[in-house]
Amino acid sequence: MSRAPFEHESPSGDLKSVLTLEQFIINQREHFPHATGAFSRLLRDVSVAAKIINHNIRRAGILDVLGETGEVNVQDERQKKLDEIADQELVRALRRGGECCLIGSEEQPETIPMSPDAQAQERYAVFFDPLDGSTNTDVNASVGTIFSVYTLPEGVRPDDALEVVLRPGAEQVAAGYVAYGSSTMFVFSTGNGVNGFTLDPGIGEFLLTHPDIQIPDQPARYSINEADIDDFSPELRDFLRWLKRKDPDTGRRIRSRYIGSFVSDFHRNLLTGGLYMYPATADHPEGKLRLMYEANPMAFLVEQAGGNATDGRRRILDINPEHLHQRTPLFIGSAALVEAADAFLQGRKTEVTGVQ
Ligand code: AHM
Ligand code: MG
Repeated sequence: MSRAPFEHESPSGDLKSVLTLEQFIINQREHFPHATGAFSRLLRDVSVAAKIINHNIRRAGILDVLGETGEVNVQDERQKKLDEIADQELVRALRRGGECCLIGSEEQPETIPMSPDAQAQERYAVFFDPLDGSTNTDVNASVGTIFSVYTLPEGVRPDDALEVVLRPGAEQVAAGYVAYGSSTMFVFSTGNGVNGFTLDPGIGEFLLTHPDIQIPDQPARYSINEADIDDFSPELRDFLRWLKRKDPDTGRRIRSRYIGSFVSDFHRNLLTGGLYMYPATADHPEGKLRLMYEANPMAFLVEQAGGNATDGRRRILDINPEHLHQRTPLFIGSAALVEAADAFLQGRKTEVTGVQ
């Protein structure tokens, strides 16, 4: 039975009917084939961890949580204190909830099987980047958390070989992110559209503010770290020149925005239309972003919102993962722009409308 929205008082005193994340998840169970009480609890656990991470980020200058831990993670990156806190909170929430049998985190070298009881009852595997863009935390710029949910296929055990446990992104049953920006948003999909919830700090609830998000077709912005331009292929440089060009026929003028926090760049492009790119570079010959907990969940979301995600050749969601921390080049955003990027990269640029 659907839960009724509750009345929420706006600052102007008007009462607005809004759905909390929890009410929304309960209502969605009617439309979602994988939905069980356990799945609802799993999403609730992630949202509780997100609130705790948010609480730490919001008081970061006051608490001693800025700077580095002194450790280097499995990616050879210096771990920030907030990376560690975010990782611990997510692992703790998922372990306490007991709904998943396997966890994989950017901050942990190996996947973590959960307790034997959970293995017997629940088949969820959750992969996450606990704090994406964490170099931004010391300068008060926005960051995020990304998560991806699978059910392990029948016959697969959490302690089986990774080649068996890790599945292509097309098999995700849910994915989402939390953007800790000027407000905090929880955006997710269970394969039935994309919905966004804004945290009301006064009542500590995520409220549905962005129902059924669709990525605009008219791209407004592109996002890439152009400091690496000397490393880009001639085809990619050609594509960037095309992107920058004004189109007098359509009035198209695409601007550039790059925060250096994938969640924030992706979130802006999802709402306003655009393209995020992280290609292969000299420092990152396989690309920088990780398939299992960055590219796959965002590809799932963008497709649900009417967009596209590729590595320049292949659909991201079709890639067969080989290891937990596998990287991939990534072109993600408005469908027409991703298709144009692929066409340039594959030497088919004459197929792109507006190319002279
Ligand atoms: P992280 O998960 O260790 O924070 O790394 C991923 C981040 C993305 O959020 C961001 O888009 C990218 O790295 C920025 O990298 P660069 O500084 O090379 O542009
Ligand atoms: Mg990241």
